[in-house]
Amino acid sequence: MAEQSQLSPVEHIKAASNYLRGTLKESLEDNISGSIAEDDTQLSKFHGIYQQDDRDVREDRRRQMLEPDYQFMIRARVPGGVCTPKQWLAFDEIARRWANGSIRITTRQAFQLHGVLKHELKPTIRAINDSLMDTIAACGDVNRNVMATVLPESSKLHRKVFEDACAVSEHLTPHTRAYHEIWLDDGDGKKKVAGTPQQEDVEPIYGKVYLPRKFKTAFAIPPRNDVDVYAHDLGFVAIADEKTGELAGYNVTVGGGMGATHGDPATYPRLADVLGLCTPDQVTAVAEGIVTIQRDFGDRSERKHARFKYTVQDHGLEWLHDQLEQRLGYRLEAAREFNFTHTGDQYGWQRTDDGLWNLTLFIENGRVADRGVSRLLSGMKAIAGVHRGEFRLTANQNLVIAGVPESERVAIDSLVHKHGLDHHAKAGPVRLNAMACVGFPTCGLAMAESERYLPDLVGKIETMMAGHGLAEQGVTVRMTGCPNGCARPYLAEIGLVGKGPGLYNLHLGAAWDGSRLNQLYRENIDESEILETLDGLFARYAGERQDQEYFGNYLVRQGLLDSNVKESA
Ligand code: SRM
Ligand code: SF4
Repeated sequence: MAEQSQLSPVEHIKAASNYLRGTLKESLEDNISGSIAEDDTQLSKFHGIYQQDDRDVREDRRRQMLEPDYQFMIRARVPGGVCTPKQWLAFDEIARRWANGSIRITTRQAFQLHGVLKHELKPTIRAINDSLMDTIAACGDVNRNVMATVLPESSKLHRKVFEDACAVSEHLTPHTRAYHEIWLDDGDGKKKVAGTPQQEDVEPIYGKVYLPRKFKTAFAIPPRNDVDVYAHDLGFVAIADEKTGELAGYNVTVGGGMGATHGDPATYPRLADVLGLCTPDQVTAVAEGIVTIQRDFGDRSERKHARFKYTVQDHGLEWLHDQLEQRLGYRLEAAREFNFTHTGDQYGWQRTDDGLWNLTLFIENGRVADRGVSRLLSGMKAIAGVHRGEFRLTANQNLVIAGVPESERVAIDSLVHKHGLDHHAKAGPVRLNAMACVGFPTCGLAMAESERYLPDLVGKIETMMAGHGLAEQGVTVRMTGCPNGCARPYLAEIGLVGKGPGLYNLHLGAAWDGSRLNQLYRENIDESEILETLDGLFARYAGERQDQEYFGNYLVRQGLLDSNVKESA
């Protein structure tokens, strides 16, 4: 463990924060600047709030000697991605009133709002709280939104796994009352009982300084790997009983992660390892055990080396087994066989085992807005006004309208058509499997365009593939504006990672089922070089692929990725 003097600056900020309070209250009361104090920008993350500025106008404002156009991104946790139509309507209203008129479905099944001004943070958080959702632990060095496979075809198994995901989410949520004090003006938090003295905060799992870094958990239900379970610090892969289809247990996966830094080989994306099997009733104890191991052994001196994937890589699986056994009092059983067939979502209507229907809609890059002829925000508002089931946000930024009775399908369909929400029926297979992170103009770390550019590039890739007779072939394309990996680009058959304005690293060859990382193939290339490179590879693929062979698998089988990375001239 790091000595006091070696701790990273963020560790000192956490330690001095009095359980995440810092000077956030004072920052909010300061009317001179649209920003908050620097240390508070670290602490606000734990409350689900990021300070940003509009990067499209940053340079102009700098020239005019104005402070950056400060605004805030708010992320709300949606465990398992499940929310009610009432909650959707609340977010719709919040997005129109205080944010930039759009709801962003994230790659972790959560909601994001962009463009909220400092003086409107409190009413926004209060409105989110009124909708029975919260933003605490949506970001920060804690366990984040817990993901779960949306599973539109089986409501029974989904319900059970979803409940376990919610239990883990609840168990790992920080206990500090700072959230209620700062945002809801509730001094004693929700647990107030008349006459009880002010209690000391206690964080039984995290302690005063929380985790060394963010921590992410996902539940997957084979054969779907829509949550990209191998990208997670901690994963639970549901094992169903062969005869009954009931949940028998979970294979526990550990040490996955995507983030890397260009040119720094000490940082890298890593696939999770399968550690062993636990029973459903052991899930929260196992989650707590793993989280406390990371709390105690994660690197608190170097934040780039602080994710759990490095703890696992440095200490090994046997050590982890022993550590977990010490904390649980039992050892995990041997993992069971399972098989993933795909990542991504399956679109359209699917009948579930309880006789209801689910409709999976394609939401390009998760952005729900009324822009030009596209009226997604209004369309979803209309559907939420009549739908009586639930919505499920997917890990691929899409949306499931779940639990529709047969008698109500026609009404939902007509609203979907009326508002142009039927992209899933019209878009090509590359677009339907593509994902981009937010990138410009809000993300402070973006080096290249992402969400605003990928739709255009996908059109060009689809045209090119059609020219090779590959119009019906699905390929996963994922783009991020920097190497942090928010759209999990290293698990895409074609991954594009921003390097600078208009320039990307091209990664190729991940597996369609999310079980193999791709490899860096070309560095720092622009659109024309991206298309030229892919054109050559698609030409070969069209001629040489085996029956139903995926693009990534083909590239690996042919050894086409083994050559050295070529840098652009
Ligand atoms: Fe992310 C930082 C957006 C999923 C790895 N991510 C950010 C920030 C907050 C930028 C910042 O720190 O200032 C981005 C805000 C952009 C904006 O304007 O909204 C941002 N990340 C997102 C979202 C919204 C992308 C999206 O298009 O949906 C996703 C929100 C998920 C959620 O609801 O919680 C999002 N981020 C991910 C994922 C995917 C996942 O978790 O499955 C990853 C890769 C997996 C992983 O964590 O290893 C990811 N984000 C990062 C990292 C790199 C972490 C690392 O280990 O190095 C950063 C930077 C950091 O933490 O320092 C980052
Ligand atoms: Fe921002 Fe980079 Fe994440 Fe994209 S991958 S949202 S550019 S941090």
